[in-house]
Amino acid sequence: MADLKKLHDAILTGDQKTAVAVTEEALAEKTDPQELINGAMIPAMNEAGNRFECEEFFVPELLLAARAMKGSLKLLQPLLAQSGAEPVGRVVIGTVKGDLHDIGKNLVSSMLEGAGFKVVDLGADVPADKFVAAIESEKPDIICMSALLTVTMPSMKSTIEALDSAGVRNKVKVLIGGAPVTAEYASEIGADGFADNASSAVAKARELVA
Ligand code: B1M
Repeated sequence: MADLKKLHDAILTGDQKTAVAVTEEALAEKTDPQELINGAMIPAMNEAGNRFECEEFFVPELLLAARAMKGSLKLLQPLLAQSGAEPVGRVVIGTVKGDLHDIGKNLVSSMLEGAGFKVVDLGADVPADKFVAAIESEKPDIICMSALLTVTMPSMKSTIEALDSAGVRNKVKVLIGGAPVTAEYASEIGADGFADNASSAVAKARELVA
């Protein structure tokens, strides 16, 4: 039986070695990766965020927690991305300019791959012109943007404006998400869809290519 509490605490305290070891044990026991992600890993990152807000944690603690989370996620990603089928659609994904948070974006990317999408990941801190260029080079059906900071949400708006100015907005659907992002914000900036977690991002992406 996977020790979710041990995994949660290892991520929270930035103990990557233990986080990886518990994840390996859980996978050997055939635990569902989603149980680890939703039952331990995301709650641990949320708790790290709460502690940061109360000034019990500072940036170094967040970095350690993120490193431990990434160590575990690396083991889960191939399982999330398993799909032998023909691509159901093409996606270009990135965290918007000014924003370095990439864990949620990576999770969305892996889940989309697992659902049969071909995903091109532009990384984090992606400027608008890079999204624009990727439309020509990758011919995606959907542009996916992630933002974790309220101050970087406007980069989503300016990216959509850049797609407009480059005359490529009508070639793609735009899906946005990330903790501070809302459905209202998505409609305000003219995105085609919003999702508040990785599973709903997959459902929304399917809808957008249907
Ligand atoms: Co930062 N950080 N951080 N941080 N950090 C937050 C986001 C914060 C909420 C913490 C807090 O104060 N409670 C706060 C933002 C406040 C705000 O703007 N509202 C914050 C801050 C302030 C900062 C800095 C400014 C701190 C500083 O330097 N003073 C700084 C900014 C740096 C920058 O980006 N320019 C900063 C830095 C960092 C680290 C680098 C140390 C590290 C990131 C490491 C990394 O990602 N490689 C970090 C971390 C780890 C966090 C928290 C603790 C955890 C984020 C995370 O990975 N969550 C975070 C607090 C929190 O989230 N509770 C926090 C787990 C992940 C699976 O969830 O990313 O939400 P999430 O993704 C979810 C959904 O949002 C959704 O699906 C995912 C899975 O369910 N989703 C999408 C995400 N993208 C989507 C796209 C979609 C659809 C759904 O469609 C395309």
